[in-house]
Amino acid sequence: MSKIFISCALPYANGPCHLGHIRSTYLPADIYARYNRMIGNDVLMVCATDEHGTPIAVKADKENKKPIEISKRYHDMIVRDVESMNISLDNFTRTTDDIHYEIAQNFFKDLYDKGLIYRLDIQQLYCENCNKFLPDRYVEGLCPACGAEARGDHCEKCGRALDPTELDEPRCLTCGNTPVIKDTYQYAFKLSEFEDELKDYINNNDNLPANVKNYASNWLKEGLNDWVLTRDMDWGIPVPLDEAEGKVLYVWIEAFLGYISSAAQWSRKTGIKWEDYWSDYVVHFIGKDIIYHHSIFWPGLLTAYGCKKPDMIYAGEFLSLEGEKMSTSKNWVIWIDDFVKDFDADLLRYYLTINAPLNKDSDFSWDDFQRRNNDELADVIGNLLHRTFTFTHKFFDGKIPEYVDASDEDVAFEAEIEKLPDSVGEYISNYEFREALLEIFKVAKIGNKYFNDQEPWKAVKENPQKAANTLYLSNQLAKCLAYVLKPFLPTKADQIAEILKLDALDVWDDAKVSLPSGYEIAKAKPLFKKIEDDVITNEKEKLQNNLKENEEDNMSDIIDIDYFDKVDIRIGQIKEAEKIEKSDKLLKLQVDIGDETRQIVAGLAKFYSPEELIDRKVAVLVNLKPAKLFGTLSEGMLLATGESGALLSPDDCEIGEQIQ
Ligand code: B3M
Ligand code: ZN
Repeated sequence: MSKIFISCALPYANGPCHLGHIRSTYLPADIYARYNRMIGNDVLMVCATDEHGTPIAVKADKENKKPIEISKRYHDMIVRDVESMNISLDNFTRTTDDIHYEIAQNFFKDLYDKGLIYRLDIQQLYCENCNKFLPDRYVEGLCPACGAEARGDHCEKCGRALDPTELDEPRCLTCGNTPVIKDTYQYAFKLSEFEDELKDYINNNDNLPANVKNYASNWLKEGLNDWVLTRDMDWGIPVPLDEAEGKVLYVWIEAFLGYISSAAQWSRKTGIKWEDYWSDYVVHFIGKDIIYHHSIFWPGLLTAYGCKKPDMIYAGEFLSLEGEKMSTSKNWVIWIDDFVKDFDADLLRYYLTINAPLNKDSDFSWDDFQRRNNDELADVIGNLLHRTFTFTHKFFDGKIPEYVDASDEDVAFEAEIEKLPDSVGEYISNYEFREALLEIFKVAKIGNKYFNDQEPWKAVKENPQKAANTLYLSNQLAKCLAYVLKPFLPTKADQIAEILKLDALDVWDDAKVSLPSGYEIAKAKPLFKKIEDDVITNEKEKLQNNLKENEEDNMSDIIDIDYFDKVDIRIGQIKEAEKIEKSDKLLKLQVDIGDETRQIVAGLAKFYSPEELIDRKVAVLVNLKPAKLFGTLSEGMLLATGESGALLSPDDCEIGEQIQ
């Protein structure tokens, strides 16, 4: 038995989970974890929400909230989403937890004391308008390598980790200003010292998958610079050095340590040492966009600390949606919470796994999702199970019949069933989850064909033993399917097990133990249903509507010229002004707008005395719907600035002139 340390990349706590999160990390990690537990390995699977850094700070700025309020909100949603997808994590924590602060600060101190982290005088981007340094995502610009729009820390297009000063045409995310370069100091990690060791780790390591090796070795060719590990920011884990006042750890160094702190928290709860798992076998499931960090920075840090590097880094490629790149900002996305309101989580688990291998890009389309569900899950797997269970009841009193005088077809089919657990297991062990599921599907198809060819509904009258053999073997396949489907479709597998009256499906090899003749099964229940066309049409419309609504939201600040043409602003002159009784804000004014005099109530009492206003020229919105304020009719509005109440004073204009 081995111990296996499994981690899923830490989601930023700045949004709930969507299909992409599930496809690239949680689902493959969960399939791998569930299978390994079933074959008797001792698994520790951990994750946490990544709560520091600019993604959360930027969101908090936008919403005028504290970062911790934002991260708590999304932490809770992420937990909900991960649970709803039945991801069997052993521990899920937060990088704002005390234990994480302690571990991250100790790690930094250790490397600092070893001389592997040093103070570095550097130049960084500074926004003179916002009066602050612009770390990471506080700045946007063009990637120096590929020219695409990039954030300060990372280019999504080419996957490279960036330093904001490298960006071409940088701009401050908050105010749009072009930042200046300013002297400051930070703390850097001597990553360059580990270049040879990392080259060896990547280039001479047959365990790592091709996409990880290719990316990493290309980057390594360019040589490694030291890595700046701190930032000037309020939100983050303080650098544990007295002289580093106001500096925090860069979110990436401590995010990696989230793997460790989540495991350490689990150890505190259970009394079991997480280190034993790490020393046996470590696998990180990540998205392709963070290969650089996991294949270079993290192994570098671990080597510096004196810790074993990961045995496996498994990187899921991108998932698009209806052929287009997924985008949360455009609302071109399917949120997990919405999905599970309409469909079983297992259907998504099936689709995302079978649709493409993890190391290839994949697309989610509603039509294809429906097709696979209807043609594969319902028509093949569901149909096979349902016919097996109902026929067992109809012709054999719900009991597994005798199996004797096997025909050639029986023997061939039996061999397929017997092979299935091992071949599926081998694929999963090799991280080939799609192939594993395809194998299951293939044998289910063989089972369906076998059932059709044997025609047990006819045979039961003409040759009852033939029908008995068919149902015997079909039930054996059903049982085998319950086990081998368990890592992929845990809920559906449990439902099959319930009909077959099996205990928990927790030992893989039990898939190979036959149900004895005479064993009684429970009543059949339909397990997989077809999805109707109108349901899919509805989902597609929802997606389009979300996109449109989002566009409208984004456009709502912008008006076209026709809209502006409707706004009638004219120059007027205040003729009379008096206080409105019981109101300390409002004044009642009579304003000459050229061809008539309007009564207007204005909130100016705090800024002007009535006398000051007499004869003043003002800009008046004249086609505003009349309203009563404190019982006084107001037919228009004076233009003034919001906070200081300063009236616009168009002294050079003629009364009655229209502003265009
Ligand atoms: N929080 C999420 C991402 O960039 C980032 C992962 C950290 S894993 C240590 O996808
Ligand atoms: Zn700025």
